[in-house]
Amino acid sequence: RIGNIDSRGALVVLEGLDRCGKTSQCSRLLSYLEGLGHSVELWRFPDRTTSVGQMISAYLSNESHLDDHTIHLLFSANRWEKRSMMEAKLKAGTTLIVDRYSYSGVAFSSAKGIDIEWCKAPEIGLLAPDSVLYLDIPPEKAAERGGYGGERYEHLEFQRKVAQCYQMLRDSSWKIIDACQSIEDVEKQLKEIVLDQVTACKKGKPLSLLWS
Ligand code: FDM
Repeated sequence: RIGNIDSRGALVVLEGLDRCGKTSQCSRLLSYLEGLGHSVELWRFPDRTTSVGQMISAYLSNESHLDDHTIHLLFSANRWEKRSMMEAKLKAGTTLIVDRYSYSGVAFSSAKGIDIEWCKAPEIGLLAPDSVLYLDIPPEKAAERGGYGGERYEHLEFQRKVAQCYQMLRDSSWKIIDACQSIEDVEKQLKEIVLDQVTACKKGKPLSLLWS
């Protein structure tokens, strides 16, 4: 494909509780857009491949213990270390489908009782998503799906608090998708929204920064 200077990729973020179906929907979106001939990549946060990411991974698997503020800043640093690459990809016309982003950062840390504004502060200046797709599922339903691994946050009590924090973060620009529907129904809705965003970004919708 020949790149067009004016067209950029879309930054699409999927958010939701553990077991909401985010990760499989991200792969479906990737295949869908690839099938249409778009340049697209699947990203996820935390990105466990970097050295910061390895510290996060050790924390999540309870191999290390860190102060709540410290781990919060590491999650944020993990996004900052990918920021310039993210901007370059988008400007080169590649759409990024991102499995969790700053909203997970704020929801999971504020669920521990940290002040929400404090949680948002280190995210200021990161690229703002063109679209935040929230896969909405009651924590009890998600827990019934089974498959919680042994990671630190994978407990119903904590997931309930995270759900409340996501509620506080939501704004009118978020697309709320009922994640209790069948995988196919969720997929259909997501595809429509994402294709619209990809088209808008191609036409020159400007990039913006968090929090906006
Ligand atoms: N998580 C994820 C955070 O607490 N802060 C963040 O900034 C991000 C991106 O890490 F429980 C939490 C959310 C989840 C855990 O995520 C690991 P995955 O999607 O299961 O890898």
